[in-house]
Amino acid sequence: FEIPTEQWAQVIEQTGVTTYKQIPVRQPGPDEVLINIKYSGVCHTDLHALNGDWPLERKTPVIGGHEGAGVVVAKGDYVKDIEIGDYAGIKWLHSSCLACSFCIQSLEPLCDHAELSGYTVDGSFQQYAVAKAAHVARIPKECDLAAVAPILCAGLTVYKGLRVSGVQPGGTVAIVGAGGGLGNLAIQYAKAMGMHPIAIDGGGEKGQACLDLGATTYIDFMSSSNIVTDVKAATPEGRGPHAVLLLAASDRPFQQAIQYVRSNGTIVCIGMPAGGNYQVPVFDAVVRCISVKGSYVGNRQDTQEAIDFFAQGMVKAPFKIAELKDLQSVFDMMKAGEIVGRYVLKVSD
Ligand code: 8ID
Ligand code: ZN
Ligand code: ZN
Repeated sequence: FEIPTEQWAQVIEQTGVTTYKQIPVRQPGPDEVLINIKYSGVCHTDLHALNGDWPLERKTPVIGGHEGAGVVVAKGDYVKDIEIGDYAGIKWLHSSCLACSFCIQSLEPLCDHAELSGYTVDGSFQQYAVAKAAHVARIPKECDLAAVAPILCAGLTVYKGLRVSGVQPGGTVAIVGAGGGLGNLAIQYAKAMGMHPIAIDGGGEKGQACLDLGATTYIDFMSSSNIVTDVKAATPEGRGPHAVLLLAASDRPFQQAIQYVRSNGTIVCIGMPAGGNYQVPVFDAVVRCISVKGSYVGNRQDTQEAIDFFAQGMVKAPFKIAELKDLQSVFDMMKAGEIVGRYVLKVSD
């Protein structure tokens, strides 16, 4: 097997435009691996990156993508625990310093020197991606690379979000944006973790998908006349869910979540809408003992646990496959809110 010198990639050269073109293949440094990307999921974060939605500087030009699953084809001299031919995954956290007080406590997403795949470094919308060996996901050989790709961001993020929600087995969690990429997987992880998921999203097709995945109830935000009443009615004693996972790329549902979350419950903010703002009524937060927290991807251990649930067959969400060259049309569908679950790009044969 010979590594080519040229490859196909999707490159953001200016905000809002991604260009399918040939570029050189890079060689890995001493602590890096070169991964032949077979499949890469398309996360809404890639769309935020394309559009420059966030107050966070992005490199330009940049190759997007951070749900890349593939095969290791080259490695640097320092890399001892990954072999050529192993399956490996590119996730949002490309690297961190591994030495600061956050990294030492395995809070590496909080590292000041974290590099982000598809944002501050080139990501997985290319056939050969360089990655830091310390941070690549280890993917067991029995995994289907197309199906495991969305676990590398969507799966990992919702698994971690459910963990920090504090919901116990038997508890109820409302999943806002349940019909999207993160949401479909959140339903499955919630079930696998013994929680009862209530799905909230818009439209009949997303509703059917959520119920098929095991949601106890589907509430359609586009047709419900009172989401707060509907969510509460779907919970024991009408007291509301123990936690809410906010996965929508919109901040509108936050105000409702504050009203329907169960007293002593937790709102976990994960979706990052452009310019999003949340208003917390202090009185409610105090007398109803409501916690509001953010959750940002996960660490390397969370990654392996999320993959482990998948490898054991405990989480399974449908996905559609498109060609790498068709990324723009996937973004167009995403912008229109038309995607049920995830699109995964076929990057290499
Ligand atoms: O680490 C993190 N915090 C992290 C990791 C990965 C992704 C955060 N994210 C962020 C993304 O950047 C994005 O802002 O999570 C958000 C969701 O990502 P996604 O699941 O990849 O997006 P999607 O597939 O487009 O799904 C979003 C769903 O939200 C629904 C849409 O209909 C769609 O199905 N939605 C919207 I927009 N408004 C809604 C509302 N008012 C809503 N659902 C219910 N109520
Ligand atoms: Zn993502
Ligand atoms: Zn650090």
